[in-house]
Amino acid sequence: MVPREAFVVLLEPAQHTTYEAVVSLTADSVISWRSVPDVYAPVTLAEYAECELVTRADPRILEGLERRGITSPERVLVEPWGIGAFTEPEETGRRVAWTLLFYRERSDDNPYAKPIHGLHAIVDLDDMTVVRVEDLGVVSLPPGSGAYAADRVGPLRDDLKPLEVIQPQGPSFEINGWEVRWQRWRVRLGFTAREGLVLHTVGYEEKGRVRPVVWRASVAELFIPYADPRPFQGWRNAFDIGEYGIGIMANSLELGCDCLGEIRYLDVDLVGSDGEPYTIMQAICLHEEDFGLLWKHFDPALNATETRRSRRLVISFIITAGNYEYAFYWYFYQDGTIEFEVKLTGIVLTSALPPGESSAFGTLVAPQTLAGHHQHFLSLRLDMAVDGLRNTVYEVDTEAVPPGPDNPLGNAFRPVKRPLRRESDAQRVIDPLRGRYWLVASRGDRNELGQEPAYKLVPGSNVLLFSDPDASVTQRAAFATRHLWVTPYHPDERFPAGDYPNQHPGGAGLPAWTKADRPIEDTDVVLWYTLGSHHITRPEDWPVMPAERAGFMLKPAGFFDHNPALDVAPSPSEHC
Ligand SMILES: [Cu+2]
Repeated sequence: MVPREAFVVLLEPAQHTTYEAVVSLTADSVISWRSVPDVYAPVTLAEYAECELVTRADPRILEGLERRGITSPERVLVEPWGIGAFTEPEETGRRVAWTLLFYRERSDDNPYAKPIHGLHAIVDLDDMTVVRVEDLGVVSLPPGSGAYAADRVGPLRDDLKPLEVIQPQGPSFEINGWEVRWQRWRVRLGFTAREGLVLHTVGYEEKGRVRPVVWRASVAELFIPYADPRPFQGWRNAFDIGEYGIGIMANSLELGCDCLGEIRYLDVDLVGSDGEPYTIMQAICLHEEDFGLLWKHFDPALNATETRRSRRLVISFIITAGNYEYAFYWYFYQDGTIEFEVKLTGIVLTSALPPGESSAFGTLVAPQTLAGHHQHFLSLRLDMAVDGLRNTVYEVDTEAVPPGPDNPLGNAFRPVKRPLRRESDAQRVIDPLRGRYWLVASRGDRNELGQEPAYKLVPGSNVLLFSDPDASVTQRAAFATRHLWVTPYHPDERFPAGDYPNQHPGGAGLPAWTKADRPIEDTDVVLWYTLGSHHITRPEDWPVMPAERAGFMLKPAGFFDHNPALDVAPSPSEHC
């Protein structure tokens, strides 16, 4: 039997202490137990709810609400946010959050349509008391409702004909426990409270054996900095994974229409703030999608066309993080490509402006309603295993050859491949104008053409941080100052902003580990890819935002000898 162990973070609020334990689930015993000094555990879901209650009940908050004409505090939405390094000296050592307040005039209104300006509670989460209340003065509530439900938005369009996805013989994938097989792909799924969906032992079966590609892949941090420098607005930034955990924010997809076709779901088990287990039903969705053209050629001499349609396997989960939704998708393709995509939707974060005012740091999306500009940075931790655990990472740029005897016509260009030998070499940014990508290669068996089997990380659209290098927010999210970091595998190195980003002053995680400048050649490498989505807000993002997409791909480059999708059969339809 495989020994099963669980890593547990425990919080004892009365002692202001965080503990870490490892529990053997097979031996029913505690393997290790220690207190972790000088850290602030993440905010739990129960604390999130309790914080709302104590804030709503605080007399200073009630007075502040009354000054704003709000007499029904139960209609006030309280959002606790991580306070970062912005605590007062007397709050040192206390686990605190600060709050944003929003108001629902009608019970079914969108609360983000009425941001309550300038009234903030700083709450001690361990003692669950309001430490102080800040009131910057009254700005009248914006007039809109921000409603978006079908029964609130007026006549709905009725001109769409039905579109049905029918798979009469069921889907082409098999699920055996947590192992998924689809076409030649093999992957094991996992789910953690902190990261949500995790991919394990991703491999591709060829000639009767499974060739490993990725050992473990997850989203290891999700960081959102905001642009507005005004008092308290400048505090707005979130580490959704390190400060809260996105697994616990996962939606149950049983009620939605998030996937289409023959769907299979997996339930996930988590542990609540009270230590009791609970289940999120249908948290992970698996389905197949037709993805248009896979490959095609028409040979006019033969008057013959060979066309193959592309099918992809989609493994996804969706979270609600306060106002925002993030939908995370891993796509597996028949040509050996793996793609990661995040769709960002939900409701943009708002603040109130006095009538007639505007701001450079956001867009008016409704009268007096400012949707602040911001960015979203995901850190993908990719523990690679391309044809084994010993891999070397190369940066590949394309360079023009200077005109001369070797380039008489001036047309020449070529890829230039450079190994990243140490951690200090491997802190890189994208360079789309050089066609930059990163190759993860095995120096073991070569392909039939004598080339090193490799997968390349192909960036999509991306962006870097705009916050100042010395800013607290940059220090805390230093991982987001680079698009690619490569580290040698170490079991303790899981989270790019450190294990406990909540209230951390910065410098933990990738910047700390890579100071050792370890060699990364021909070893078990971990790639950390920072995926940035830049959000200059639009009126069209309101009152609920059409999904915005960002992602990257892992594509075989010398992993195969030829197009691995050559053997995909033509579509049986006579129309194709
Ligand atoms: Cu956004």
